[in-house]
Amino acid sequence: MKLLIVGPPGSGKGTQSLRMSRALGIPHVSTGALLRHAIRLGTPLGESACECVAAGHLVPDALVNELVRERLGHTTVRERGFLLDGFPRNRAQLDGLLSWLNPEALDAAIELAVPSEIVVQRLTSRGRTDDTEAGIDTRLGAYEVETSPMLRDLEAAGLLIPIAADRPIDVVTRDILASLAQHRAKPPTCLPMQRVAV
Ligand code: B4P
Repeated sequence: MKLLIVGPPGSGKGTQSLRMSRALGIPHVSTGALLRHAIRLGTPLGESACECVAAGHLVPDALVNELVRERLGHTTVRERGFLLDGFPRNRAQLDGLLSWLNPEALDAAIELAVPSEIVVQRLTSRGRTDDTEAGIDTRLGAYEVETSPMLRDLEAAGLLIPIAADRPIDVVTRDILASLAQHRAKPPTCLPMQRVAV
């Protein structure tokens, strides 16, 4: 299965991805986690991404696209599919993904919807180094400007499954798994071909 999970910062993408990955037996690929790991190790990618992540800006598309492309080539991902957490985050990243994959290959995109005030409450109590007040504002702005328009493409392609994620964690997980099973029972759809880079 090839799935995407999208949502504003603090919507629970990481939290729900771990549960879905276990329930569905597919590898979890989180761009946020890969970037934080690269930053901790001090790799060239980590050094380039560090300032953007700390400030809440999106890391440049070319860096993130390369990171995901490399990961999608791993044997377990090629054999078992993937749950992409936090990618794509804009149209350039979606175009990148569709240029490496057959567009029919994507099964669904889970959209976690949470009001901004709840996101702010959750992130300020989590306390990760990028969870500053200014950083959260910047990330919410980037979501509105860059990610929301991309969601319309996924919706038009019949791939988007909206989930109300301002409910208890177990309730959200159950809703995702049930909605996904329903979605997969429907006839397949595909993204508009003009999004496929050749
Ligand atoms: P991410 O790692 O994707 O982090 P996030 O959006 O802040 O959090 P997430 O939605 O996963 O929330 P979580 O489950 O942890 O991105 C971090 C940064 O990396 C970005 O700002 C950007 O700089 C960079 N980046 C990543 N991908 C990129 C890309 N594709 N392009 C460019 N840059 C990229 O949940 C948050 C908290 O809420 C937790 O404490 C959790 O316990 C709690 N919670 C979750 N669900 C809950 C629920 N239902 N009820 C109550 N609490 C809940």
